[in-house]
Amino acid sequence: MECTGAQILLESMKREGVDVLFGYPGGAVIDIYDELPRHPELRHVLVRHEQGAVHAADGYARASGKTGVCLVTSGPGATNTVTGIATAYSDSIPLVIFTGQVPTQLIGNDAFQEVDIVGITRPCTKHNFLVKDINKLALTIRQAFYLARSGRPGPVLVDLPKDVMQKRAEFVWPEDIYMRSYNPTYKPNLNQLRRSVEELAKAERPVILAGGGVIMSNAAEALTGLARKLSIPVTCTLMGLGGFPATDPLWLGMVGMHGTYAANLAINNCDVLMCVGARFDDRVTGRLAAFAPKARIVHIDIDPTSIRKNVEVQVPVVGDCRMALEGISEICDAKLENKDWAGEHAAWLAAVAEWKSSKPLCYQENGNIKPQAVIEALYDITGGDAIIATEVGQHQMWVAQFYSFTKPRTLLTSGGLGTMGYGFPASVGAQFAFPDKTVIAVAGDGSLQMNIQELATVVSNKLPIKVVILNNRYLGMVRQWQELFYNNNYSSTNMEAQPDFVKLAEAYGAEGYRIEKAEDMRAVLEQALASPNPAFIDVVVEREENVYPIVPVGAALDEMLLV
Ligand SMILES: Cc1ncc(C[n+]2csc(CCOP(=O)(O)OP(=O)(O)O)c2C)c(N)n1
Ligand SMILES: [Mg+2]
Repeated sequence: MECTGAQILLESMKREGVDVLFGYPGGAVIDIYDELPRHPELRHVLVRHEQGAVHAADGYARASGKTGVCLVTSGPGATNTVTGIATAYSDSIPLVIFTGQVPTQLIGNDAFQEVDIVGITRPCTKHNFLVKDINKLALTIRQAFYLARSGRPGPVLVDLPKDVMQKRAEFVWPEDIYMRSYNPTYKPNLNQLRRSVEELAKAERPVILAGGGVIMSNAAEALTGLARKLSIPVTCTLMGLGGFPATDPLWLGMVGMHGTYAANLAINNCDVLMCVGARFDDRVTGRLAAFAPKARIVHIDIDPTSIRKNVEVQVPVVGDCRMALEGISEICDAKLENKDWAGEHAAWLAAVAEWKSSKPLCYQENGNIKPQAVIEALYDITGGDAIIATEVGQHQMWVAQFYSFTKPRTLLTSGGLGTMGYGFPASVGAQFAFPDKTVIAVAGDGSLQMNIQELATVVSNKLPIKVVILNNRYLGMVRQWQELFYNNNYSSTNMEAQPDFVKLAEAYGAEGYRIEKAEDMRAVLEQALASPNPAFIDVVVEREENVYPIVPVGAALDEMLLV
């Protein structure tokens, strides 16, 4: 069957199971857009900015576990995707980004809307392709999807010259996929699993540290089962939240710069640390030389380059987190059936319980609306059964601390890159993945304004997304750092000149609510969340509240500042 390049592209997407793509048209992709209505199985969502398209695809991927897809034009359309691509790359999110390109004979000519997007995105994609030959189009798309979702997932960009979309060729779908020199290891080495069990069995003060890899590999259940069986306390990185139920007695809270007292002390005092799908980022470790000083470390990761990158480990395990955890669990069942794990860890668990109860997360009530109390109310009202997307800043950390995540894929947040403007468009992708779920974007007044135009996407698609703005009229996290660690000259973080978010919501055709009094907070939140319509809920919170605990840059985890 002879098809145009545009037809081959869209047919290939269907073979890959794509049901929704987020995009924005332009000259270089007109052939694709003109063909798109003939493929009703592919739902196209018109965003209002290409950055929004990538974050929406990313939110769709994080919430669903599937690969997110977007389609944009050449030149500025392509460059507008870069922040979204780098965001997904930092957090290992599977995306395929299709960019239009000028016709092949014009490449290198400084043609209208020409940029070298393959060059620009080389360092922030898992891989990228420029398709010059229509006969390689289907294979390239197959490889792009395979690369995006396999091994350590990541964004893959496919650049599509306009003439390649117009040419005709036979459509041949490559069923089998094989890429020389790309063979991710899923099944962990049995010896390494046995060594891991030996370390755990000898441990008197073990801790499990779980990261985003647990979410990505659908290992939450395996992790929870193993931790309970072995009576080992668990902490998570920001990316790992939801990988272990925050309601479990073994839960320590989040680790790191804004981690709990209990989690950070447990890391500091443990004798065996089993790290699962986390990469020892500086926000997690604090001063590297002082990280987990008493521990022997087991590190499970699908990406061999992330092992021993930052910290020395005694037992490296390369493989899929879920398979590794299940393997460890099986060895424990076979070899250590009668071991009294809970009894042997009793003293350690008592020490941990004492840290938890002596210095829990807290904040001082004073009659104003405390941002932490808003997050607690959201948890209470939703019963934890919602998808929460966040922007970046103090509000993000309060979500991480005060919303007790119990299920994987319920927190969508930019961990690695820390991208303001991520959360609201990410919530759009999540709502497309789960039309019936409650999706809430918790935003800062600064971050929301970075992709606020996506409210048009939300309203035009009748998505019932609720945006809860923790409005402190500051770039709060920067203000906090200037207050605590610099010279207090934070006038440039003042965001008092801001739009009326209620009127703005209404101007777009959404609902707007404002909460100014602590006594109204709960009732108005309930009312707004019960609405079937999209809404901004502008919550006027305590202006100069700080996030605690905080581990200053360069300090060890046990040198945190408390409230
Ligand atoms: C795109 C981008 N620009 C700048 C920053 C640096 N930054 C981190 S947090 C923050 C303040 C965010 O303010 P807001 O969204 O109001 O959240 P708050 O901290 O007040 O809760 C800034 C400017 C960033 N993370 N991302
Ligand atoms: Mg703010």
